[in-house]
Amino acid sequence: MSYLSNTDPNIYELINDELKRQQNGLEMIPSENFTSPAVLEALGSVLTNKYSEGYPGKRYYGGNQVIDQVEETCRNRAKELFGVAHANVQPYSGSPANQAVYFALLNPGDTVLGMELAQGGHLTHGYKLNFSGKYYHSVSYGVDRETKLLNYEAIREIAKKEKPKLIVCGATAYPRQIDFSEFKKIANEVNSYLLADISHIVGLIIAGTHQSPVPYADVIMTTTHKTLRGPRGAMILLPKVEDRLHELYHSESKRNLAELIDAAIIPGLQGGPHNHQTAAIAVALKEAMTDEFKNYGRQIVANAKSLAESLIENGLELVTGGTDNHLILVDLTKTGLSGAEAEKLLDEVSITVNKNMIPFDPRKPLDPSGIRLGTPALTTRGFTENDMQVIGKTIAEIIKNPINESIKMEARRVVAELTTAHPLYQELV
Ligand code: DSN
Repeated sequence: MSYLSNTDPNIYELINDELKRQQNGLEMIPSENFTSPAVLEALGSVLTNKYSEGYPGKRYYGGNQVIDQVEETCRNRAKELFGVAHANVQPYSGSPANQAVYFALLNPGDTVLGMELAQGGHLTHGYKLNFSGKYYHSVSYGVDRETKLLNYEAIREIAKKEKPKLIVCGATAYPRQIDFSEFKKIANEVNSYLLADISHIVGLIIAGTHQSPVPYADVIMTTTHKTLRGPRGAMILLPKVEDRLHELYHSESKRNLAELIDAAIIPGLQGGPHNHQTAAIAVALKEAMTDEFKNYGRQIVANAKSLAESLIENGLELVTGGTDNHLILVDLTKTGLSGAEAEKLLDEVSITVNKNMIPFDPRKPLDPSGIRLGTPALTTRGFTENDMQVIGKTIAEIIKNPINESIKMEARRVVAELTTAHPLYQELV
Protein backbone atom coordinates (compact mmCIF):
# COMPACT_ATOMS: atom_id res chain seq x y z
CA MET A 1 0.00 0.00 0.00
CA SER A 2 2.78 2.43 -0.96
CA TYR A 3 0.40 5.03 -2.45
CA LEU A 4 -1.81 4.99 0.62
CA SER A 5 1.10 5.23 3.07
CA ASN A 6 2.30 8.39 1.26
CA THR A 7 -1.07 10.06 0.71
CA ASP A 8 -2.70 9.27 4.01
CA PRO A 9 -0.38 7.83 6.66
CA ASN A 10 -3.18 8.13 9.20
CA ILE A 11 -5.57 5.77 7.42
CA TYR A 12 -2.64 3.56 6.38
CA GLU A 13 -1.66 3.12 10.03
CA LEU A 14 -5.23 2.39 11.06
CA ILE A 15 -5.56 -0.30 8.37
CA ASN A 16 -2.35 -1.86 9.60
CA ASP A 17 -3.57 -1.72 13.19
CA GLU A 18 -6.74 -3.54 12.16
CA LEU A 19 -4.69 -6.11 10.24
CA LYS A 20 -2.66 -6.79 13.38
CA ARG A 21 -5.83 -7.03 15.48
CA GLN A 22 -7.25 -9.61 13.07
CA GLN A 23 -3.96 -11.52 12.97
CA ASN A 24 -3.33 -11.59 16.70
CA GLY A 25 -6.81 -12.28 18.06
CA LEU A 26 -9.40 -15.03 17.93
CA GLU A 27 -12.26 -13.77 15.73
CA MET A 28 -15.35 -15.58 16.96
CA ILE A 29 -18.25 -13.41 15.84
CA PRO A 30 -20.30 -15.91 13.79
CA SER A 31 -21.18 -13.43 11.03
CA GLU A 32 -17.55 -12.49 10.34
CA ASN A 33 -14.88 -14.12 8.21
CA PHE A 34 -11.60 -13.50 6.38
CA THR A 35 -11.77 -13.12 2.59
CA SER A 36 -8.96 -14.40 0.41
CA PRO A 37 -6.30 -11.96 -0.84
CA ALA A 38 -7.78 -12.51 -4.34
CA VAL A 39 -11.14 -11.17 -3.12
CA LEU A 40 -9.38 -8.18 -1.53
CA GLU A 41 -7.56 -7.44 -4.81
CA ALA A 42 -10.80 -7.44 -6.82
CA LEU A 43 -12.39 -5.20 -4.19
CA GLY A 44 -9.55 -2.70 -4.37
CA SER A 45 -9.62 -2.50 -8.17
CA VAL A 46 -10.38 0.22 -10.77
CA LEU A 47 -13.88 -1.23 -11.16
CA THR A 48 -14.88 1.15 -8.37
CA ASN A 49 -14.53 4.02 -10.88
CA LYS A 50 -17.39 3.04 -13.16
CA TYR A 51 -21.08 3.94 -13.18
CA SER A 52 -23.37 1.27 -14.64
CA GLU A 53 -26.96 1.81 -13.57
CA GLY A 54 -29.07 -0.91 -15.16
CA TYR A 55 -28.20 -4.49 -15.99
CA PRO A 56 -25.83 -6.15 -18.51
CA GLY A 57 -26.84 -5.08 -22.02
CA LYS A 58 -29.26 -2.43 -20.68
CA ARG A 59 -27.26 0.33 -19.01
CA TYR A 60 -27.91 4.02 -18.62
CA TYR A 61 -24.19 4.81 -19.10
CA GLY A 62 -21.73 4.12 -21.91
CA GLY A 63 -18.45 2.29 -21.50
CA ASN A 64 -19.83 -0.77 -19.77
CA GLN A 65 -18.42 -3.44 -22.11
CA VAL A 66 -16.15 -4.82 -19.40
CA ILE A 67 -18.51 -4.28 -16.47
CA ASP A 68 -21.23 -6.23 -18.30
CA GLN A 69 -18.88 -9.21 -18.48
CA VAL A 70 -18.01 -8.91 -14.79
CA GLU A 71 -21.67 -8.87 -13.75
CA GLU A 72 -22.62 -11.68 -16.17
CA THR A 73 -19.79 -13.81 -14.81
CA CYS A 74 -20.96 -13.18 -11.26
CA ARG A 75 -24.62 -13.90 -12.07
CA ASN A 76 -23.77 -17.09 -13.95
CA ARG A 77 -21.55 -18.38 -11.15
CA ALA A 78 -24.31 -17.71 -8.61
CA LYS A 79 -26.87 -19.55 -10.77
CA GLU A 80 -24.53 -22.52 -11.26
CA LEU A 81 -23.40 -22.76 -7.63
CA PHE A 82 -26.89 -22.67 -6.15
CA GLY A 83 -28.79 -24.26 -9.05
CA VAL A 84 -31.19 -21.33 -9.39
CA ALA A 85 -32.89 -19.72 -12.38
CA HIS A 86 -32.13 -16.07 -11.63
CA ALA A 87 -29.58 -14.12 -9.60
CA ASN A 88 -29.39 -10.43 -8.82
CA VAL A 89 -25.90 -9.64 -7.50
CA GLN A 90 -26.29 -5.88 -7.13
CA PRO A 91 -27.68 -5.43 -3.55
CA TYR A 92 -25.23 -3.35 -1.53
CA SER A 93 -25.71 -5.62 1.50
CA GLY A 94 -28.21 -7.81 3.32
CA SER A 95 -30.59 -5.18 4.63
CA PRO A 96 -31.00 -3.44 1.23
CA ALA A 97 -31.48 -6.88 -0.35
CA ASN A 98 -34.31 -7.79 2.02
CA GLN A 99 -35.75 -4.33 1.48
CA ALA A 100 -35.78 -5.05 -2.27
CA VAL A 101 -37.59 -8.36 -1.76
CA TYR A 102 -40.27 -6.60 0.31
CA PHE A 103 -40.47 -3.79 -2.23
CA ALA A 104 -40.92 -6.32 -5.04
CA LEU A 105 -43.52 -8.56 -3.42
CA LEU A 106 -45.52 -6.41 -1.02
CA ASN A 107 -47.55 -3.24 -0.83
CA PRO A 108 -47.21 -0.96 2.20
CA GLY A 109 -49.34 -2.33 5.04
CA ASP A 110 -49.22 -5.96 3.85
CA THR A 111 -48.59 -8.56 6.52
CA VAL A 112 -45.13 -10.12 6.93
CA LEU A 113 -44.39 -12.99 9.31
CA GLY A 114 -40.76 -13.23 10.43
CA MET A 115 -38.67 -14.45 13.34
CA GLU A 116 -38.60 -12.07 16.30
CA LEU A 117 -35.28 -10.20 16.56
CA ALA A 118 -34.95 -10.88 20.30
CA GLN A 119 -35.30 -14.61 19.68
CA GLY A 120 -32.74 -14.88 16.89
CA GLY A 121 -34.28 -13.17 13.83
CA HIS A 122 -32.99 -10.04 12.11
CA LEU A 123 -33.88 -6.34 12.10
CA THR A 124 -35.25 -6.69 8.56
CA HIS A 125 -37.52 -9.60 9.48
CA GLY A 126 -40.13 -7.24 10.93
CA TYR A 127 -38.52 -5.38 13.86
CA LYS A 128 -40.78 -2.48 14.80
CA LEU A 129 -38.11 0.25 14.40
CA ASN A 130 -36.89 -1.13 11.05
CA PHE A 131 -38.49 -0.37 7.65
CA SER A 132 -39.87 -3.92 7.77
CA GLY A 133 -41.88 -3.16 10.90
CA LYS A 134 -42.78 0.45 10.05
CA TYR A 135 -44.06 0.17 6.50
CA TYR A 136 -45.50 -3.33 6.69
CA HIS A 137 -47.78 -5.00 9.20
CA SER A 138 -45.24 -7.24 10.86
CA VAL A 139 -46.07 -10.23 13.03
CA SER A 140 -43.53 -12.58 14.51
CA TYR A 141 -42.84 -16.12 15.57
CA GLY A 142 -40.22 -17.20 18.08
CA VAL A 143 -38.85 -20.36 19.58
CA ASP A 144 -40.50 -22.73 22.03
CA ARG A 145 -40.15 -21.55 25.64
CA GLU A 146 -38.99 -24.97 26.86
CA THR A 147 -36.83 -26.35 24.04
CA LYS A 148 -35.75 -23.01 22.50
CA LEU A 149 -36.32 -24.70 19.12
CA LEU A 150 -38.54 -23.54 16.27
CA ASN A 151 -41.97 -25.07 16.75
CA TYR A 152 -43.48 -25.42 13.29
CA GLU A 153 -46.98 -26.14 14.63
CA ALA A 154 -46.93 -22.88 16.59
CA ILE A 155 -45.66 -21.01 13.50
CA ARG A 156 -48.44 -22.60 11.43
CA GLU A 157 -51.07 -21.39 13.93
CA ILE A 158 -49.76 -17.81 13.74
CA ALA A 159 -49.66 -17.97 9.94
CA LYS A 160 -53.24 -19.25 9.76
CA LYS A 161 -54.44 -16.47 12.04
CA GLU A 162 -52.46 -13.62 10.45
CA LYS A 163 -52.52 -14.72 6.79
CA PRO A 164 -49.19 -13.07 5.86
CA LYS A 165 -48.42 -12.25 2.25
CA LEU A 166 -44.76 -13.06 2.98
CA ILE A 167 -43.15 -15.47 5.44
CA VAL A 168 -39.47 -14.86 6.20
CA CYS A 169 -37.37 -17.73 7.51
CA GLY A 170 -33.72 -17.50 8.49
CA ALA A 171 -31.93 -16.35 11.63
CA THR A 172 -28.88 -14.67 13.08
CA ALA A 173 -28.73 -16.44 16.45
CA TYR A 174 -30.33 -19.86 16.06
CA PRO A 175 -27.86 -22.70 16.69
CA ARG A 176 -29.94 -25.44 15.07
CA GLN A 177 -31.05 -26.45 11.56
CA ILE A 178 -33.91 -24.58 9.91
CA ASP A 179 -36.40 -26.85 8.14
CA PHE A 180 -37.21 -24.95 4.95
CA SER A 181 -39.54 -27.74 3.79
CA GLU A 182 -41.75 -27.19 6.85
CA PHE A 183 -41.82 -23.45 6.18
CA LYS A 184 -42.85 -24.15 2.59
CA LYS A 185 -45.77 -26.32 3.74
CA ILE A 186 -46.95 -23.50 5.99
CA ALA A 187 -46.52 -20.90 3.22
CA ASN A 188 -48.53 -23.07 0.84
CA GLU A 189 -51.33 -23.51 3.38
CA VAL A 190 -51.78 -19.75 3.75
CA ASN A 191 -50.92 -18.85 0.14
CA SER A 192 -47.89 -16.79 1.14
CA TYR A 193 -44.55 -16.10 -0.51
CA LEU A 194 -41.57 -17.70 1.25
CA LEU A 195 -38.31 -15.75 1.62
CA ALA A 196 -35.33 -17.73 2.94
CA ASP A 197 -32.64 -15.45 4.36
CA ILE A 198 -29.64 -17.78 4.37
CA SER A 199 -27.00 -15.14 5.11
CA HIS A 200 -25.56 -16.96 8.12
CA ILE A 201 -25.64 -20.52 6.79
CA VAL A 202 -24.95 -20.10 3.07
CA GLY A 203 -21.51 -21.73 3.30
CA LEU A 204 -22.99 -24.70 5.15
CA ILE A 205 -25.65 -25.10 2.46
CA ILE A 206 -22.93 -25.15 -0.23
CA ALA A 207 -21.03 -27.74 1.81
CA GLY A 208 -24.16 -29.87 2.18
CA THR A 209 -24.22 -29.71 5.99
CA HIS A 210 -27.48 -27.74 6.06
CA GLN A 211 -30.70 -28.34 4.12
CA SER A 212 -30.93 -26.12 1.04
CA PRO A 213 -33.96 -23.83 0.61
CA VAL A 214 -33.71 -24.04 -3.20
CA PRO A 215 -36.50 -26.66 -3.59
CA TYR A 216 -38.79 -24.72 -1.25
CA ALA A 217 -38.35 -20.93 -1.20
CA ASP A 218 -39.82 -18.47 -3.71
CA VAL A 219 -36.95 -16.07 -3.03
CA ILE A 220 -33.58 -16.61 -1.37
CA MET A 221 -31.43 -13.80 0.00
CA THR A 222 -27.89 -14.16 1.21
CA THR A 223 -25.16 -11.80 2.24
CA THR A 224 -21.80 -12.61 0.70
CA HIS A 225 -19.43 -11.81 3.57
CA LYS A 226 -20.38 -14.35 6.23
CA THR A 227 -19.88 -18.10 5.71
CA LEU A 228 -19.60 -17.49 1.92
CA ARG A 229 -16.32 -15.69 2.72
CA GLY A 230 -16.65 -12.96 0.09
CA PRO A 231 -16.71 -9.16 0.29
CA ARG A 232 -19.53 -7.32 2.04
CA GLY A 233 -22.55 -7.54 -0.27
CA ALA A 234 -25.64 -9.62 -0.99
CA MET A 235 -27.47 -11.57 -3.67
CA ILE A 236 -31.12 -12.30 -4.36
CA LEU A 237 -31.67 -15.74 -5.89
CA LEU A 238 -34.81 -17.12 -7.49
CA PRO A 239 -35.04 -20.93 -7.61
CA LYS A 240 -37.46 -20.63 -10.51
CA VAL A 241 -38.92 -17.85 -12.59
CA GLU A 242 -42.55 -18.82 -12.95
CA ASP A 243 -44.81 -17.91 -15.83
CA ARG A 244 -47.15 -16.42 -13.23
CA LEU A 245 -47.26 -12.64 -13.44
CA HIS A 246 -47.49 -10.46 -10.37
CA GLU A 247 -49.25 -7.16 -9.96
CA LEU A 248 -47.24 -4.00 -9.63
CA TYR A 249 -48.12 -1.49 -6.93
CA HIS A 250 -49.94 1.58 -8.34
CA SER A 251 -49.81 0.13 -11.85
CA GLU A 252 -51.89 -1.85 -14.31
CA SER A 253 -48.87 -3.74 -15.60
CA LYS A 254 -47.70 -7.14 -14.45
CA ARG A 255 -44.24 -8.68 -14.27
CA ASN A 256 -42.68 -12.05 -13.50
CA LEU A 257 -40.75 -12.55 -10.27
CA ALA A 258 -37.32 -11.91 -11.78
CA GLU A 259 -38.46 -8.66 -13.37
CA LEU A 260 -40.01 -7.58 -10.08
CA ILE A 261 -36.83 -8.24 -8.10
CA ASP A 262 -34.59 -6.55 -10.65
CA ALA A 263 -36.90 -3.51 -10.81
CA ALA A 264 -36.97 -3.32 -7.02
CA ILE A 265 -33.17 -2.99 -6.94
CA ILE A 266 -33.05 -0.42 -9.73
CA PRO A 267 -34.93 1.89 -10.21
CA GLY A 268 -36.72 0.94 -6.96
CA LEU A 269 -34.03 1.32 -4.32
CA GLN A 270 -30.49 1.59 -5.60
CA GLY A 271 -28.49 3.55 -8.14
CA GLY A 272 -25.21 2.40 -9.64
CA PRO A 273 -24.03 -1.04 -8.61
CA HIS A 274 -20.70 -1.36 -6.80
CA ASN A 275 -18.81 -3.06 -9.59
CA HIS A 276 -15.67 -3.73 -7.54
CA GLN A 277 -17.94 -5.50 -5.04
CA THR A 278 -19.59 -7.52 -7.84
CA ALA A 279 -16.18 -8.64 -9.11
CA ALA A 280 -15.11 -9.65 -5.61
CA ILE A 281 -18.36 -11.61 -5.13
CA ALA A 282 -17.61 -13.39 -8.43
CA VAL A 283 -14.18 -14.38 -7.09
CA ALA A 284 -15.70 -15.66 -3.84
CA LEU A 285 -18.26 -17.69 -5.82
CA LYS A 286 -15.47 -19.28 -7.86
CA GLU A 287 -13.67 -20.19 -4.63
CA ALA A 288 -16.92 -21.60 -3.21
CA MET A 289 -17.24 -24.00 -6.18
CA THR A 290 -14.17 -25.96 -5.06
CA ASP A 291 -13.95 -29.13 -2.97
CA GLU A 292 -11.72 -27.19 -0.64
CA PHE A 293 -14.64 -24.87 0.16
CA LYS A 294 -16.95 -27.82 0.83
CA ASN A 295 -14.38 -29.24 3.26
CA TYR A 296 -14.21 -25.80 4.84
CA GLY A 297 -18.00 -25.72 5.33
CA ARG A 298 -17.96 -29.15 6.94
CA GLN A 299 -15.07 -28.17 9.21
CA ILE A 300 -16.97 -25.07 10.42
CA VAL A 301 -19.67 -27.36 11.83
CA ALA A 302 -17.21 -29.92 13.25
CA ASN A 303 -15.39 -27.06 14.98
CA ALA A 304 -18.61 -25.56 16.36
CA LYS A 305 -19.65 -28.93 17.80
CA SER A 306 -16.23 -29.39 19.39
CA LEU A 307 -16.34 -25.87 20.85
CA ALA A 308 -19.85 -26.47 22.22
CA GLU A 309 -18.74 -29.72 23.84
CA SER A 310 -15.76 -28.01 25.48
CA LEU A 311 -17.82 -25.05 26.77
CA ILE A 312 -20.35 -27.45 28.32
CA GLU A 313 -17.63 -29.68 29.84
CA ASN A 314 -16.13 -26.58 31.39
CA GLY A 315 -19.37 -25.55 33.02
CA LEU A 316 -21.18 -23.17 30.67
CA GLU A 317 -24.81 -23.44 29.62
CA LEU A 318 -25.71 -23.29 25.92
CA VAL A 319 -29.10 -22.37 24.47
CA THR A 320 -30.58 -25.66 23.11
CA GLY A 321 -27.64 -27.53 24.69
CA GLY A 322 -25.37 -27.36 21.65
CA THR A 323 -25.23 -26.57 17.95
CA ASP A 324 -25.91 -28.04 14.50
CA ASN A 325 -24.39 -25.16 12.59
CA HIS A 326 -21.66 -22.53 12.85
CA LEU A 327 -22.81 -20.71 15.97
CA ILE A 328 -23.28 -21.12 19.68
CA LEU A 329 -25.41 -19.05 22.03
CA VAL A 330 -24.12 -19.10 25.62
CA ASP A 331 -26.68 -18.42 28.36
CA LEU A 332 -24.73 -16.55 31.05
CA THR A 333 -27.63 -16.23 33.50
CA LYS A 334 -26.09 -18.51 36.14
CA THR A 335 -22.55 -17.10 35.85
CA GLY A 336 -23.34 -13.71 37.39
CA LEU A 337 -21.97 -11.94 34.30
CA SER A 338 -24.00 -10.11 31.66
CA GLY A 339 -23.34 -10.50 27.93
CA ALA A 340 -21.76 -7.04 27.79
CA GLU A 341 -19.41 -7.86 30.68
CA ALA A 342 -18.41 -11.19 29.11
CA GLU A 343 -17.79 -9.55 25.72
CA LYS A 344 -15.54 -6.95 27.36
CA LEU A 345 -13.62 -9.51 29.43
CA LEU A 346 -12.96 -11.69 26.39
CA ASP A 347 -11.91 -8.61 24.42
CA GLU A 348 -9.24 -8.01 27.07
CA VAL A 349 -7.58 -11.30 26.06
CA SER A 350 -8.15 -10.75 22.29
CA ILE A 351 -11.08 -13.14 21.93
CA THR A 352 -13.76 -11.31 19.95
CA VAL A 353 -17.38 -12.37 20.50
CA ASN A 354 -20.63 -10.44 20.64
CA LYS A 355 -23.16 -9.96 23.38
CA ASN A 356 -26.54 -11.30 22.32
CA MET A 357 -30.08 -11.67 23.57
CA ILE A 358 -31.11 -15.20 24.50
CA PRO A 359 -34.72 -16.31 23.88
CA PHE A 360 -37.11 -14.80 26.48
CA ASP A 361 -34.27 -12.65 27.79
CA PRO A 362 -35.32 -10.49 30.76
CA ARG A 363 -32.40 -8.11 30.07
CA LYS A 364 -31.97 -5.35 27.47
CA PRO A 365 -30.28 -5.64 24.01
CA LEU A 366 -27.25 -3.53 25.00
CA ASP A 367 -26.65 -5.64 28.10
CA PRO A 368 -28.31 -9.00 27.43
CA SER A 369 -27.89 -12.40 29.09
CA GLY A 370 -25.88 -14.11 26.39
CA ILE A 371 -22.90 -14.12 24.09
CA ARG A 372 -22.85 -15.45 20.53
CA LEU A 373 -19.82 -17.37 19.29
CA GLY A 374 -19.02 -18.83 15.90
CA THR A 375 -16.33 -20.77 14.08
CA PRO A 376 -16.34 -19.55 10.41
CA ALA A 377 -13.39 -17.15 10.72
CA LEU A 378 -11.18 -19.43 12.80
CA THR A 379 -11.92 -22.32 10.43
CA THR A 380 -10.65 -20.16 7.56
CA ARG A 381 -7.37 -19.87 9.49
CA GLY A 382 -7.14 -23.66 9.68
CA PHE A 383 -8.27 -24.20 13.28
CA THR A 384 -9.57 -27.71 13.98
CA GLU A 385 -11.45 -29.59 16.71
CA ASN A 386 -8.48 -29.84 19.10
CA ASP A 387 -7.95 -26.07 18.98
CA MET A 388 -11.64 -25.62 19.78
CA GLN A 389 -11.27 -27.76 22.91
CA VAL A 390 -8.54 -25.41 24.13
CA ILE A 391 -10.52 -22.28 23.21
CA GLY A 392 -13.68 -23.56 24.92
CA LYS A 393 -11.77 -24.17 28.14
CA THR A 394 -10.09 -20.76 27.93
CA ILE A 395 -13.38 -18.91 27.39
CA ALA A 396 -15.07 -20.78 30.25
CA GLU A 397 -12.17 -20.06 32.63
CA ILE A 398 -12.31 -16.33 31.87
CA ILE A 399 -16.07 -16.19 32.39
CA LYS A 400 -15.93 -18.18 35.63
CA ASN A 401 -13.01 -16.11 37.01
CA PRO A 402 -13.62 -12.55 35.82
CA ILE A 403 -11.19 -10.85 38.20
CA ASN A 404 -8.40 -13.41 38.17
CA GLU A 405 -5.43 -11.76 36.43
CA SER A 406 -3.32 -14.91 36.19
CA ILE A 407 -6.13 -16.66 34.28
CA LYS A 408 -6.22 -13.68 31.90
CA MET A 409 -2.42 -13.92 31.46
CA GLU A 410 -2.74 -17.60 30.64
CA ALA A 411 -5.56 -16.86 28.17
CA ARG A 412 -3.37 -14.29 26.40
CA ARG A 413 -0.59 -16.89 26.15
CA VAL A 414 -3.03 -19.45 24.65
CA VAL A 415 -4.32 -16.88 22.13
CA ALA A 416 -0.75 -15.98 21.10
CA GLU A 417 0.17 -19.65 20.68
CA LEU A 418 -2.91 -20.45 18.59
CA THR A 419 -2.69 -17.39 16.35
CA THR A 420 1.01 -18.06 15.72
CA ALA A 421 0.23 -21.67 14.81
CA HIS A 422 -2.48 -20.55 12.33
CA PRO A 423 -1.15 -17.38 10.69
CA LEU A 424 -3.41 -15.02 8.76
CA TYR A 425 -2.71 -12.76 5.74
CA GLN A 426 1.07 -13.18 5.87
CA GLU A 427 1.14 -12.13 2.22
CA LEU A 428 -0.25 -8.69 3.17
CA VAL A 429 2.49 -7.88 5.67
N1 DSN B 1 -25.43 -8.23 11.65
C1 DSN B 1 -25.48 -9.59 11.22
C2 DSN B 1 -25.08 -10.53 12.27
O1 DSN B 1 -24.12 -10.23 12.96
O2 DSN B 1 -25.65 -11.59 12.43
C3 DSN B 1 -26.77 -9.92 10.63
O3 DSN B 1 -26.97 -9.05 9.57
